[in-house]
Amino acid sequence: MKKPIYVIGHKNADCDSICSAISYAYLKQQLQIHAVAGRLSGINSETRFVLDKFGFQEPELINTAKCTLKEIEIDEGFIVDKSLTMKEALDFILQRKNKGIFVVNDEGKLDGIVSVSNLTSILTANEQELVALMSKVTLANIVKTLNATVLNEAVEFTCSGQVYLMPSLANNLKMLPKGIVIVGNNIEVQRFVIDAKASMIIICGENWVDNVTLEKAKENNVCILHTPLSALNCSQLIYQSPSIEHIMTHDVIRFNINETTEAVSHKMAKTRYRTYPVVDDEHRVVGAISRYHLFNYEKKRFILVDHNEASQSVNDLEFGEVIEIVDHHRLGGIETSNPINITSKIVGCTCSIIAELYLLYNIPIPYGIAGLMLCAIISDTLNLKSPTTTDTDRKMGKMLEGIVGESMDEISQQMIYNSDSIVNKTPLQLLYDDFKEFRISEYKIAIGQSQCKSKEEYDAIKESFKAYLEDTVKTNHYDLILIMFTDPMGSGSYFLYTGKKAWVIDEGFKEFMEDEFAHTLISRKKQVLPVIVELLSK
Ligand SMILES: [Mn+2]
Repeated sequence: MKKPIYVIGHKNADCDSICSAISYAYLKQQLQIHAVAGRLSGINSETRFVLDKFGFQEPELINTAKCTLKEIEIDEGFIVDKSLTMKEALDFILQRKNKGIFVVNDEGKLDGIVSVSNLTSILTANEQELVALMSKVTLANIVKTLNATVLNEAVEFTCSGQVYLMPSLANNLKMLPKGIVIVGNNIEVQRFVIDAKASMIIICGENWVDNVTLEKAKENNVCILHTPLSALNCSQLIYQSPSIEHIMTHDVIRFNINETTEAVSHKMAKTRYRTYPVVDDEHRVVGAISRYHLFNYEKKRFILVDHNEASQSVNDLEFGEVIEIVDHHRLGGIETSNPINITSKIVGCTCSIIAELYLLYNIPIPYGIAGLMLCAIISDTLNLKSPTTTDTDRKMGKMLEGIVGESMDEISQQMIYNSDSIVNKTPLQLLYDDFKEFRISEYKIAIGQSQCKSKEEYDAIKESFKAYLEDTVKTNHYDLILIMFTDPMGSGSYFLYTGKKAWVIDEGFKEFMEDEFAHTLISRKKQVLPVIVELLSK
């Protein structure tokens, strides 16, 4: 199945980012595009209220644009039990044109790997190695490999590992005991071998053994097999009877299904096997990977909504592919390898653009989606009071109100009532409530925004939070952090800020300031950021 396209808002998502992701993914789905809404972080209480009110789950959390092995196509991992004979393993590999098979233990965990080279090692093995290997062989495995019939089964079969082909009567008797002896239908030779106390006689071709010989074999506990194979064929195949446990490689480089393709490429570059097992956290084999898979996988694709700057977007964005942007912010310099669609408009809310796109494509807007988009407009434009508000926002707001059947004023009151008081938030939550980072010239600055319903609330958090901001500036090397605590009714914002470039705020907004409250300043994007950009670029 083709991977979905993720529709994502910015980090530290506000209501618009989450609602835009969900409603734009829905629009794409109606246009037969496999899109899925994603989020990059937790969601704030206002957004939680909105999702609950209109019956939506929070979108899928996306931590990185890199792909894990789980997200790319890999091969099936062929797993076998270690009791398999070498012949069975070789047939298995050749039939599937496979490079290697993975051997698992009784619990299904990876025990080792068997490759063609493991299996063909017997071709170059010396006598001593072959004897050592054959001394571990079982009767059942020989029977299976030679397609043999047991004419006399010995009690507790064991052997020395020596294999003899068609010995003559002149053979030294000392060599035969405990050996496996391949013979023809010559009764004299058969009996001679039994007398010599071999472990096994394998009669090839025509089955000819008389009762006297069988009785003799029983008395001497010598196993007698008959195989339809020729003596020559038999002597070749018998070395493929031992179990693969005796020739498998135990020390295997394995990859976890949750590792990224980057990490795996890096490790693979240092080794040169053809195929590697992929395991889950319990070391159970879930697939097989080779270099081919790492050169040919499809990157994760993203549609960015409500942002367009890499610093605000998903981690490792350079490893993914941005295919579209729908936004209402300044352009912050994302580079793409292919042409992309960008819908960027000067409006108060991304959802106003998305609502227009529903009209453009003539896709009916369901009640829940209309609710999400309406709430996003209320949130981003402070119920149409923000100076960023445009006619488009007002028009789309009106249309969505009609579908939802509740007024913006009513919903706005509910949203304010249900958003957390800043007093109840930890400094970390407060900082990242709606936090955006910007690169302006060589400066790294950040502007956060939170709703603050009263001066009492602001006074309650001011001292401790200012200290927290000062720490953050130092540890994260910001030149300036400004947090705007904005009145949800739209009268202005308390400005709390610190950093080497704090003078920019002092100078840029002095005519609005009264007792740390910036009258009428409620839009980061339209009223605050441009002033900072201008002063820092001088
Ligand atoms: Mn927005």
